[in-house]
Amino acid sequence: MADKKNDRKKIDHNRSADVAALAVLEQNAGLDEGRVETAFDRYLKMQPQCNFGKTGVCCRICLQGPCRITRKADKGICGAHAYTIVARNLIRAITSGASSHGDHGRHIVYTALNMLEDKAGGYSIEDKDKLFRVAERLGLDTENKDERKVLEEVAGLALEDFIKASDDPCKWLESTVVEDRMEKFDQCGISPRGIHTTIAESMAQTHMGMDADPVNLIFQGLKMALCDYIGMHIATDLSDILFGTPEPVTTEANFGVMEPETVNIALHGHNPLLSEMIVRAAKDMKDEATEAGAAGIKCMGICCTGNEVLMRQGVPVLTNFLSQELPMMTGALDAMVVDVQCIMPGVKAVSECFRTRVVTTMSNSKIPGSYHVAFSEEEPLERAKEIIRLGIEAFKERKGQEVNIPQVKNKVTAGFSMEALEEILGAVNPEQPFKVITDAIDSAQLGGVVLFAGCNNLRVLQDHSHSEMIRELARNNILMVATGCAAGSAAKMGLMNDEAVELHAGEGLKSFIHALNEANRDKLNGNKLPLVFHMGSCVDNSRALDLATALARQWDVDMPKIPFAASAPEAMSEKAVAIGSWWVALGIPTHVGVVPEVTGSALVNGIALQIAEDVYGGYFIWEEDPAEAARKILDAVRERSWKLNLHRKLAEQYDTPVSAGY
Ligand code: BF8
Ligand code: SF4
Repeated sequence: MADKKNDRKKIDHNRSADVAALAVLEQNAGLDEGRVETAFDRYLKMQPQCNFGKTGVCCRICLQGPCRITRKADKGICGAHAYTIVARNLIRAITSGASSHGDHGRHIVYTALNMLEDKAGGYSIEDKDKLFRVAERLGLDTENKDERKVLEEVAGLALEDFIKASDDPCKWLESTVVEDRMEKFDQCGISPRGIHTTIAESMAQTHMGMDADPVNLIFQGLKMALCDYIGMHIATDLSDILFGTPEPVTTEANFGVMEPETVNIALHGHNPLLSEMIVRAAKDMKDEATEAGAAGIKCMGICCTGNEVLMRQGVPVLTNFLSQELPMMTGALDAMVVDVQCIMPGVKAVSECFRTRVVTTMSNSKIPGSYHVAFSEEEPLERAKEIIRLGIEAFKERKGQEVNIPQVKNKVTAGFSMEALEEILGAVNPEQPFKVITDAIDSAQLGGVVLFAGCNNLRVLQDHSHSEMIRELARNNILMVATGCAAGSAAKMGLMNDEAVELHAGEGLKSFIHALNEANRDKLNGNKLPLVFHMGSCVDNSRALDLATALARQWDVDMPKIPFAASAPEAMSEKAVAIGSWWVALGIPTHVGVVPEVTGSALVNGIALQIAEDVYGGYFIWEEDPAEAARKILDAVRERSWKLNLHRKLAEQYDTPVSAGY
């Protein structure tokens, strides 16, 4: 009995499948003195968590609350039913997620505009071709216009998608999704007027005494989710224009990327505006580091800022969301520079034990007691240098002292923007690159395509669901792409390189990837293709949607017909809720490995799991067990492959187009 208790305690304290994270946790647990508290401990202290919150039936929208739905009280004080409360809470989560991505995208648009007015030193148009491609996609006339003029017009349209007066469709939606989807959005009244407008609508619609109709509320939630998509697509496009479109690049991932003798700087958060500058500044400041006795400066990434600089600069991956506090506990991290989103305030307390300089940089995301170097668009490089100097100062203090870095790192090949994929596939079929994938699915060489996205969440074992599901889908010949912390997980766990293809891919997937390697032998910057293709940060889920759209266009069908699924095995943030919701509205089955806070209303839960499919073709799958989840995803894509094949054969036989609508 006692053993069982201890076992459970051990498992609970070590809620990770990442051996590097476990090594740090175990070492910490073994300390009699100086034990550091992390999220892994706080999760235990938080148990049991409140069931009203977990199922979404707690309402705190007005000051009469909180109202909780129980057997005794089946309505809130105002008479709101569980379905209203659950739906309102859900819509507010989507709104927060969309606001975060919108904020990120708008910040980059402002920087682009400031750059045009010479008020953003150090930034430039890095990818002119992408700028012109985006402009043409948006329907702008680019003839006889220079790049500055084109950028001004593109940025102008982006601002309109935030807040425009007309009810014309948002440009970033209309120009990136298949036509049938736009029709569907119009029919259902969920084509948004603009990101900011919709945020205001959603907050007003969920105010006390406003909308009580769960279906109406959920439609508004999906409209909000489409704004999340628009905001992130703007962020991706503008980031590529300012910092370059990713190309295949190989580096390493996990704690072993830290070196005892270098100034180790972690870049954490989401927005590439500062991190790109820090990477540049680090190259310039090698001498200062050498003078301090260091072998150099090493930048490395956490979360989505990490993904941004990995994709464009080949910066190594340090870790993903859940283990963000742990690199400091090796004693080898000199500075952690954070910008916005997914930064645990807990990093500050941990840093105090290890001299790490935690540096906040954004006016809307500070942590009491940490260093703050205000990001400046006018002098970003200067600020970046100021931050690196803090890291050098910390290095001087720890020089010569023992550090304890788990020697765990894995090779990762990343950098798969749509443009990079198009080129790789184009080596096989230059006329119709994406036909290489659709042909492979039609011939059953591949079973379908799955996106892994989203976070870590202490409610499940860190990285366990990601890796189990990736291995299972690989065995079943699923072509996989990944973003966000799901991509970070694959990178850390050694699933994002060519060796993983040999170890885990089924015969069809293996031969597919081998053929692409062969066709690209002299390209790929000397890299070989990985088992899972890293498409970037969470805002780059836009790239994954572009891939799905390219496949739908290639098959000439609407999205609900394509054998494509999305999965967030360890979803955590409100942004993940927004992303999952737009995948569903776009017609894609979407697995979530942590049951969201909607089960308190059978009606709302039923809409997510079933009714959504009748309307949009996409639907949610809640499944915490990774083996079961992989099976359900396989069933979903296989059913679609089978149907698509059948429809195609019938269309050929009767000489009609493959039915496009759902
Ligand atoms: O935007 S995957 S934990 S870091 S929310 Fe956050 Fe989730 Fe990571 Fe990136 Ni996305
Ligand atoms: Fe309670 Fe209604 Fe107020 Fe919500 S809005 S807290 S259910 S009275």
